[in-house]
Amino acid sequence: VTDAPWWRSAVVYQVYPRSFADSDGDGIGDLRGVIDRLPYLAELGVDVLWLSPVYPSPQDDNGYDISDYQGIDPAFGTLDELDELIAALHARGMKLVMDLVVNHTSDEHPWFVASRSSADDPKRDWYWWQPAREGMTPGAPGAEPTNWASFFSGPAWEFDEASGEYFLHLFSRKQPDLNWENPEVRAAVHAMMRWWLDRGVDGFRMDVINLISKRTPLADGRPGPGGLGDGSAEYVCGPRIHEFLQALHEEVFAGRTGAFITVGEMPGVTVDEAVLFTDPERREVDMVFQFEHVGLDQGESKWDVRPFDLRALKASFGRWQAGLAERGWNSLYWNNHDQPRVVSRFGDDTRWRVESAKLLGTVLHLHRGTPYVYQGEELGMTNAPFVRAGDFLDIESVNHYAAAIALGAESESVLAALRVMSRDNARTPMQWGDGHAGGFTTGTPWAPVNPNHTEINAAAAVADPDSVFHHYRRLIELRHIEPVVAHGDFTMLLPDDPTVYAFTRTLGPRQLLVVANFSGEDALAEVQDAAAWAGAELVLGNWPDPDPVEAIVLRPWEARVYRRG
Ligand code: ISL
Repeated sequence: VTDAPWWRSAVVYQVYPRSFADSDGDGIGDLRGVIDRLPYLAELGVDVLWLSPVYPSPQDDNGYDISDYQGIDPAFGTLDELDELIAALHARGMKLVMDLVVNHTSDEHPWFVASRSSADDPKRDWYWWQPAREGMTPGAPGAEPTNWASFFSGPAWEFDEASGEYFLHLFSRKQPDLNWENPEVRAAVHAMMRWWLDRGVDGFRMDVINLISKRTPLADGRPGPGGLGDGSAEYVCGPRIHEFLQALHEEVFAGRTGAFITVGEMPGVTVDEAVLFTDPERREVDMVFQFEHVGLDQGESKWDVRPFDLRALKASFGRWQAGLAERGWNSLYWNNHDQPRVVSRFGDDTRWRVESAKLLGTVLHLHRGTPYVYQGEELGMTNAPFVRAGDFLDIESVNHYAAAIALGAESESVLAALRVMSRDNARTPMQWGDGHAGGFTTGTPWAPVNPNHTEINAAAAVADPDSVFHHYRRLIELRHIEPVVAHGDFTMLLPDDPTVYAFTRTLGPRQLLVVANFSGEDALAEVQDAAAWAGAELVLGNWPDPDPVEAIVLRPWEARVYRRG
């Protein structure tokens, strides 16, 4: 325990800067807004701030399309302000994690501008350029080099008239994929990362980092709707991914002293792969974001919305906890800027909003792994009341709506899925107060503020000792002071119970028992050796005056944490 890495007992807070706090009234959040709100984050008690991209960007995908890796977009501020943020965080004993988006750049990045300029430009090979499919007219429908669909609808290839070739973009056509096969690309990324570490940042959250190694030659994927295919088998955890990450670690971190943290965002990663990525001896990344639990209420695509089944969630988390018990490490998250709000998704965002938000926080934070809190989650912020197609702003939602309608889908059914799953739900402005624009801006916010800010806001939550905010604060504090939270073993209980989530954590004689009722009805937690817990101390709960531990009758959305030993 004493020589365990520091980030095992840390909690990370994600700021999506565009929607966090606007200091200058232009309706877009900015770095000054983040600096001004550090006392709030310090009160919550988080250790690390992960900042979604603030680099210069055409903002086609809200900054995940970067046109300069070593600057700050004027909409967010200046490099001086970023330095000021680093200093202010360090002065409080907190750390800064930057978002590293290097599977792709913006099409307006000078590297791509050069690459596109001619087929014999020295940077041509920095991206994936390919001729039309054999025997087909370049630019004709279906002539793309492979059948891959983009994550943001339509083909993953864009035809370039000037050179008669296509470039690859797994995301939007303004996000061309870098060719990591080219050693110059790898060296340029390493140099850029060193430049940020030299500036004082403490680590990186690596965007879709398990997609950087493509299997060559690029080949068609399994055929899917609209004549497009699923190319994921060709690029998810591709053949050179471990080699690339080991080299990156060696070139960027080796020989540096400092307390760093790296997390790889990895759609489609399996438990077995995650063990390899996070085994400290392999020197790749400290932890990964996996996607299994956020796919449980989705079918073939994220727009195919399925009912949420608690048993499936427990089975999934249980497998990840067991798989990373000996080697490697978990990241724990419900929310980020890509996911609908968890209280609307797995909780009850009406009658039991406060209770269920606290329950969800409790269950997540007491697993083994490093928890991530996404801005507003600590307030129990909910999904937004979007109605019409025009209410959706995110490129993924906008493109999906257009593509689905073009394929003959009925508008109302497409909208029903968007309301539940759209990333816009996570991106409405942070609710600071009950006044104009929820205190996010003095101007007109770039995205609508949820009308429930009159009730759900930081000012009210900080003032109320029973709020979701203070419950999160206590969870974070518990991790800091109670070693079993960070270091204990995990044992899942009652895997087949449809409403009760129960588990223990064990470190030597010290044990925690967590029981949580994922329903609006009373539920009996039939923990086998309940008697053995008689006299255990209740360290945290979300209902007043619970029963003695021998008969655990949980009230609606009740969660309890007992400690003994
Ligand atoms: O949001 C998703 C669900 O469809 C994912 O496909 C998402 O695009 C994927 O998790 C990758 O996310 C990351 O890279 C994207 C960016 O749009 C996301 O915001 C980012 O988190 C491309 O850079």
